[in-house]
Amino acid sequence: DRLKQKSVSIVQNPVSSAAVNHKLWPEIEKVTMEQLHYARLGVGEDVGVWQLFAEDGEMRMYRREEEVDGLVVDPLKACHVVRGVTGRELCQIFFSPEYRSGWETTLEDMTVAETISNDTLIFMQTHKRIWPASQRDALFWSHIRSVPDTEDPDASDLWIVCNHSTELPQYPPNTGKCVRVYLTVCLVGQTFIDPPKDSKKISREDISCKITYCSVVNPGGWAPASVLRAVYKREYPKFLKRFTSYCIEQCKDKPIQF
Ligand code: 18C
Repeated sequence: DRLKQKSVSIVQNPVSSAAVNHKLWPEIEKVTMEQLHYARLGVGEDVGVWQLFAEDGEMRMYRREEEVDGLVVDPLKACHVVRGVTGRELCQIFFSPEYRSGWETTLEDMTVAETISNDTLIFMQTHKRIWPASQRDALFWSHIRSVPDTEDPDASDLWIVCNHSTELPQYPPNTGKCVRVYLTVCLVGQTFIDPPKDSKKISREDISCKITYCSVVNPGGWAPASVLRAVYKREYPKFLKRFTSYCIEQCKDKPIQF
């Protein structure tokens, strides 16, 4: 009977996160799966039209000009291929607080506001101020998980980190000098081994990771559209280049984590 129960729960609930009993769980599950779906759509298959605004080696960054209540909220989608690291390693570095200040160039301060479980945290961050706008802060849950690739069951699992704004009574918005931004961000990574090899013989030279990064940030309050779009154009490529080179550097002398 115990065996039967176990297999039933595996079939019905493949997610093993310890966060499943948290009140935010239904939202975390829904937003993460939506973001995964959205990230996996090619820029050609997606609704709306993406415009390429930055290119560097294999990195491509696309945006769509969008406004909500007069505020620029341009969605961004970026694709890149990173050699020598796995999707799991990239996602772990993107998720874990201990690495954040090593790659996040817009950061002024970061605190873990709540530990929901080892794969789900709530972060409170303040970001650098851009003149003439007010300084911004962000409060968001962050969730990391691996998902089997349903489109190609022989391929390696996908790894995803999803960040999405939330609320906490201890951190009310817009009370101090900061304006709260609202964000939905995801990073998806998939590892490829080329040429295919016995897992014990794989070296970092044989691996590459295809990544997709999607972001929508609502600035939360007035910010001049021209300044904002200029910041966007400068900061997103800077972030992705810095983040990926940081990951390569962090992983190079460590055993590969698949
Ligand atoms: O995804 C990224 N980082 C994650 C971990 O930190 C997480 C955080 C996202 C933060 C979103 C942006 C917060 C506001 C930033 C203010 C601008 C600071 C620029 C400082 C320059 C010196 O998901 C990587 C995030 C990469 C961010 C690139 C910049 C995005 C700009 C978006 C504009 C938002 C409003 C700006 C306010 C007014 C500007 C005139």
